[in-house]
Amino acid sequence: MTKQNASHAAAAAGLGRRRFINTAALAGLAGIAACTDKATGTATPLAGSAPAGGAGHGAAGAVHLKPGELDTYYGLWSGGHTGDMRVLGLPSGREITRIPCFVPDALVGWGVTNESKQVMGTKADGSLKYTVADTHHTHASYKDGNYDGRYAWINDKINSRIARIRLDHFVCDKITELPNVQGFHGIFPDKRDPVDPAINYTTRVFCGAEFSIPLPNSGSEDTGKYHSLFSCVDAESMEVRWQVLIDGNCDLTATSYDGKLAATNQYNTEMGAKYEDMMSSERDACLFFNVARIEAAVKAGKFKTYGDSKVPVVDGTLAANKDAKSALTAYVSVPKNPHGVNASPDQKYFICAGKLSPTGTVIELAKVLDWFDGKLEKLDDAIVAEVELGLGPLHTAFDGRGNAYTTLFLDSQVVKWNVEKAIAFHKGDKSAKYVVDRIDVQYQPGHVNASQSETIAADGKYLAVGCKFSKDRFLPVGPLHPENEQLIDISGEKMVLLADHPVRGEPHDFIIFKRELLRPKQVYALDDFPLAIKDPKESGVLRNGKKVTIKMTSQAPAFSLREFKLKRGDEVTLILTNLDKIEDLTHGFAIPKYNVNFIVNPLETASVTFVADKPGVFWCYCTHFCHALHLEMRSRMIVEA
Ligand code: K7E
Ligand code: CUA
Ligand code: CA
Repeated sequence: MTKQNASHAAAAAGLGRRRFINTAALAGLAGIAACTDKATGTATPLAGSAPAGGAGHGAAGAVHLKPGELDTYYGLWSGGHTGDMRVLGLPSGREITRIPCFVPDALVGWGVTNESKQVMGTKADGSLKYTVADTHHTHASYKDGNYDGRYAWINDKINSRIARIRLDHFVCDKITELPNVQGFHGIFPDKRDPVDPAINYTTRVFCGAEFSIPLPNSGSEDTGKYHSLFSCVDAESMEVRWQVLIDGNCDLTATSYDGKLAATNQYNTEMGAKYEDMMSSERDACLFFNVARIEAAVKAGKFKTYGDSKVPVVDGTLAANKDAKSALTAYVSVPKNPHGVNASPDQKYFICAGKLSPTGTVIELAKVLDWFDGKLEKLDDAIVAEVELGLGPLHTAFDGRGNAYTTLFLDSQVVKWNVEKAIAFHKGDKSAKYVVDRIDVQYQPGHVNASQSETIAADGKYLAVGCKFSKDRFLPVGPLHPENEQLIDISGEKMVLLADHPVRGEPHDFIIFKRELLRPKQVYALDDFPLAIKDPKESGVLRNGKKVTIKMTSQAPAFSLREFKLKRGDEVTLILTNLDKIEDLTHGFAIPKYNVNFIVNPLETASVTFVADKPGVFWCYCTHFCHALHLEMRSRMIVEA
C-alpha cells in the first residue's frame, strides 16, 4: 500500500470506529462489560499482548504508600471545566490540592476577595468578567532544559486566557486574555533564549489559537477571511509580546531546547467551517516559528495591529514566507488532522501524532533550522520518519531512553515505540522493529505523560494516561462518570498497569515533576501584601462618608475586632491579616447573608468589598478549623437600619 492509501484506509477505519464509539457507546461498552471476569471483578483486555492489570507484579506495591509516606513526584493536572489546576502526588494518585485560576472557588474565596478578583478580571461594576472556563494544558517554566519550579501556566480555551501559577505559593498571580483570537488551546513555555546564551531559562510562553475568526471580528460569514494567530506571552510581565498571522489553525504547541523553534500542529489547513471540510485533505501541517526572526521583524516595525489591541502582529502566512532565508514560518506537511506535537528529551525531534492517520511523524529540528538557513532545499525532508502506530494517535510522552509512548484513542491503547528504530525503518530497514510494546487502557486515552517527560531529565519511571471513559472502573455515581487516570510503570521493557484513579472531568493534560524540583513556601511574608495590618493595634473602623474601611487581624482563637458597627448603605472594604505565623494555621472569615467567605493563610492579607445593604446583627465566623475554640472565633457585624 502506498503511504497515502494507508492513511486513507486508516482514516476511514478510524472514523468508522469513532462513529461506533459516539452513537453506539452504550452498546459498544456493554460489550466490554460482558468480558468482565465475574470471579475477580476485573475487566479482561479486549485485545493486545499486555495484561490489563498489574496483579502479581512487584511494581504494583509502589503506588500503595504507607500512612505518612510521601509521594516522590508532583503531578500538575489541568482541572478542565472547574478552571483550576490540581496538584496530585504520584505514584499514589492522591489529589493534594487545587489551585483556583479562572473560576471562583469557595474554599479559598477565589473570586470573592478583591485580590483574587483583580487577578481574574472584573467588569465596570466590580463583578467577575467570566465565571466559566475550560482548561486543557499545563506546563511549567524551565532552566537548563529542566523544570525550575518558578511558574506553571494553564490555558482557558473558552475565553482565550492564560493563567500563571507561582509555584512558590501554589497560587495563580496573573491572568492574561489574548487579543484577536478564539479557542486558545496549546501552550508551551520556551526553554531558553534563541539569541542570548546567558538566558538559559523560560522567558516566553507560546499560545496557539484553534478557531479562526474575522479580524476584526465583524461577524462576517466569509470564512476565506478568517484567521488564526500564534501568540507569544512574556513569562514575567504576562503581556502579549507579539502574534503571528498564519494560514490554517493552531492546536497543540511544542518548543525546542535551544529556544530557536516553536511549533503548532494544524488540523484545519483547509480552513473549513464544517468537520467534513476540516478533514478533506490527506495532509495538514506542523507549523514552525523562527522565534529570533519574528522578534527581529517586530523590532524592525514589520507588523500590523488589529482593533484596540496594541500587540504587534507579523505576517506568517504561506505566501509571505516562501523564501526560506527570510521566512518567519515553515509549514511541514504531516498527515491528516494531526493532534499532539511533542519534543523528545534528546532535544532532536518533534513528534506529531496523526489522529485521523495511524501514523507518527518524526521531524528533525536540525533539518528545519537547515531549511531556514537555506541549507535544506525541500522542507519536507525534515521528516525523518512517518510510521504506523495504530488507530487514533493523539499525544506522545518519552522515557529518556529513546522510546516514545503514544496514546491511540481508537484502539484504547498506549503504544511504546523506539524513535531511532522508526527512523531506520522509514529509511528502508524493514527489519527495524520499532514497536516495542502495547498496553490496553480503559478506555480511549487522550493525553499521556511520563515523569519528567519533556525535559532533558526524562527518567522513564511512570507514565500517566488520561482516559476519557471509565465505565466499570469505579462505583457508579449516576450518569456522569469520572475520567480514569491510569498509572503505568515504564521502567522495564514491558509496560505494567499499576493503578486507576478517578478524576473529576476533564483534565486533558498534566505534567509530572520530581518532588525535589519544587520547594513551596509554607508561610507568607507580611510584606508580600501592601494592605497588611502588621499590629492588632491598627485594627478599627475608618469612616470617610459612606466609605468604610475595617481593619482586622486574626490570631487563634480571636479576631482583633470582637464587633464592628456599620450604617445601612455603607460601602465597606474589610481587610484581614492573619498574624498567626505557624505553618498550616489558616483562618476563614464568613459573613452570613452577605455572600462572603474567604480564608487567610499564615501571615496572609486579604480584603473584600461589599455594600452593607441589610440591617441586622451578623455573626462573622471563622470557617477554617484552627483551634479548640474555633467555633467561638467570631466577630459581630452590627448594621444599623
Ligand atoms: Cu488532546 Cu485539548 Cu490536549 Cu484534550 S487536547 S486530550
Ligand atoms: Cu480561626 Cu477557625
Ligand atoms: Ca485537515
